[in-house]
Amino acid sequence: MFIMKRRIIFSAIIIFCLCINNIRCGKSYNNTGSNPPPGGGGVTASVNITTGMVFSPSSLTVKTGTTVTWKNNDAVAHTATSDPGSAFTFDTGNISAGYSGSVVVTKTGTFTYHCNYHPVMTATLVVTP
Ligand SMILES: [Cu+2]
Repeated sequence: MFIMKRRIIFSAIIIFCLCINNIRCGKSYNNTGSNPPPGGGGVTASVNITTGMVFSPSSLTVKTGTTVTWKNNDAVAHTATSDPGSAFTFDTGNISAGYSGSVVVTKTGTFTYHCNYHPVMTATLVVTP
């Protein structure tokens, strides 16, 4: 019982910190509901950011015009940002824990991307015509 209580208090502190982080950054996206970004033609795909700082799947193939949404299911903030020199540049901006960020892909090709905060986080977006 005592351990349970401690866990609840600990969770509350974590949630509080995440809220503070959201307010400070002011750039977090919340497109999880009925507010998808325009221009995607209704075609959507998603990448999960799982605990342990992993993009899943590590390679996603979509058609051009698709709205790709990164869902941050991890406990810390991330971004999905095209690698330097990419022929298609994109950046979700800060995605706080529990939030999502979206990008409409407008160019075909194979694009590697990363998280701005954790350079070890890398994945690939393949866009077909
Ligand atoms: Cu990250």
